[in-house]
Amino acid sequence: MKLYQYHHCPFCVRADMVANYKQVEHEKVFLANDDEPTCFDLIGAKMVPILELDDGTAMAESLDVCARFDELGDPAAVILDARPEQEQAAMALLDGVRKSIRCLLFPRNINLGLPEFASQASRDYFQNKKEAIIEQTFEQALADTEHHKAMVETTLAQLPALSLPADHQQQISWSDVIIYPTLRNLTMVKDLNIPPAVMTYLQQVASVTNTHLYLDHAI
Ligand SMILES: N[C@@H](CCC(=O)N[C@@H](CS)C(=O)NCC(=O)O)C(=O)O
Repeated sequence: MKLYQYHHCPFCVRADMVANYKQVEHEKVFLANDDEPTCFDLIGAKMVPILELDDGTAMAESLDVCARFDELGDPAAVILDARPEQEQAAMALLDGVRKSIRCLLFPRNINLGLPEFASQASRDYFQNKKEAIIEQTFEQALADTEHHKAMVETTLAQLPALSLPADHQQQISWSDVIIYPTLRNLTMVKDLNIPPAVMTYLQQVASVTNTHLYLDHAI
């Protein structure tokens, strides 16, 4: 089976982390960001992640894909129940600085050497779409980096304590599937002050899900 995705896409990371953690054999396909036909052919919409099953059928929606991987994968790799209080508190805080997160991440996404942005056309496609969402140019967003970093850092400092895989026999929970991808993308931002407890969380979840942080090439 094939998992179509973008490296920078937090919804794709949900699917990717569950597939890896559950040891589901699959091929990872990194689509060009401006490749609309492949998505439309598979699911009738321009959206990833997409899981194409061996029978040729395809499915969308990251949490549905995760649930399918959970069924198909190693039963010994248990995903623990969600931790609603922790998850809701964390996601509400991050949602409160959504604009700053977007202004930090969107202009960086295209400059990290990721496979979905190999061509100039794919970078232009993304930039056009995302500048409309943040209602400013990437240049403007980057010029305000210090402001956006301060907003996000204040929020990161307020996050509730996040349960660690090390405290649960190296198991992840369904709340990690929601929380981790958003926090993971913040490692794209050079010198963003990520509290040590949050960094420990990121490193542990990255390790048990065989996913990658951006710390060594943050910009
Ligand atoms: N509800 C969907 C959302 C997926 C989604 O929004 N994916 C973004 C990428 S991060 C997308 O494909 N956007 C269209 C585009 O990039 O053109 C899910 O959970 O899978």
